[in-house]
Amino acid sequence: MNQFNYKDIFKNNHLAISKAISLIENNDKELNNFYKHIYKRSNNALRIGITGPPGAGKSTIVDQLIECFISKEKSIGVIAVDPSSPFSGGALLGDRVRMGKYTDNDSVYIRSMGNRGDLGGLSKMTQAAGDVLSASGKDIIIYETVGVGQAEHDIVNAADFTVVVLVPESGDEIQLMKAGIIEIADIFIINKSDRPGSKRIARMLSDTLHNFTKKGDFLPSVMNSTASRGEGISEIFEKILIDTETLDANGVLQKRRLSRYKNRIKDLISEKLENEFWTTKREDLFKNITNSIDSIDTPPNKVVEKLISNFDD
Ligand SMILES: Nc1nc2c(ncn2[C@@H]2O[C@H](COP(=O)(O)OP(=O)(O)OP(=O)(O)O)[C@@H](O)[C@H]2O)c(=O)[nH]1
Ligand SMILES: [Mg+2]
Repeated sequence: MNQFNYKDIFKNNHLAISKAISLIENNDKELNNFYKHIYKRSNNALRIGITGPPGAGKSTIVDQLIECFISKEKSIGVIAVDPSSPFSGGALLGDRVRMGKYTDNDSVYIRSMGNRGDLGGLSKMTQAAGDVLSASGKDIIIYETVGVGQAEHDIVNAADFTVVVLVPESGDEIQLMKAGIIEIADIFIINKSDRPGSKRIARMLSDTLHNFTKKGDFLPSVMNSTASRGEGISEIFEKILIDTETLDANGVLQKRRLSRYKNRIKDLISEKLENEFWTTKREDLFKNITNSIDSIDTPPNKVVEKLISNFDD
């Protein structure tokens, strides 16, 4: 790590990018030396989040979108996030294949990131990794993540624009996720449209979106694809370009970036305060009070007061 120089990131040196992301994953002290330089360039790239249930076809779609972006002479960084798999040191099995495909291509960088236990930490890491890719000059950053719950919200935190991939069988999921998922997507893709029911579910989703979207707000579109045959991809690509341009012109992307910046600051404050709060003395008192269920007679809020007040410096 000694030879690491953040200026190599600005030169789009993929080895330096990988090193920087490893430092992020390890929360290495050296981060402080270069992150301030990197951060200045962190808003140069457009960040697109792609999420959806396992096996919906996200990677198949992303692979083809990469080709579409290359054809427009755009450079791309992909961060494949698997919240359910442990921290992997860089590569999840399925992505090794794709990585090989672009080894000699300076315009495409692909990296996998796993989970170390807490989703908040993962969200923080993926955002910082996006900052590095942006600083390397990548035009587009794609976050691909498996998820049907909290993970989507973490992706939204990291992305400017969000694509949710569903399949014709996702009807029940849509019912379940209505409130949550509908708020986060800018485009819905019903992939595997070679299977029955895809038109019906697309209609159902469109109707729901019409009902949920406030007048004057951006109305997400619903598109069909059969990614394994490349069908529907160029339409999706064009739509992503048009919608991101519209949201950029309307100032929506800027608002999202600003709120992301604010959230990151607030998260760091919570993290810092909490770390400072849990001194050994407080840990010990906490352990004593919560030693066994039989001995518990104090309401939680009283314990909190005790922990806070007893140790004020
Ligand atoms: N029938 C059909 N199969 C598809 C289609 N698109 C992708 N597949 C297949 O579905 C399987 C899963 O595709 P992936 O692209 O790996 O899906 P994913 O959402 O990235 O999967 P995870 O990352 O594991 O959640 C693969 O075998 C694809 O070939 C499609 O439009 N129709
Ligand atoms: Mg995948």
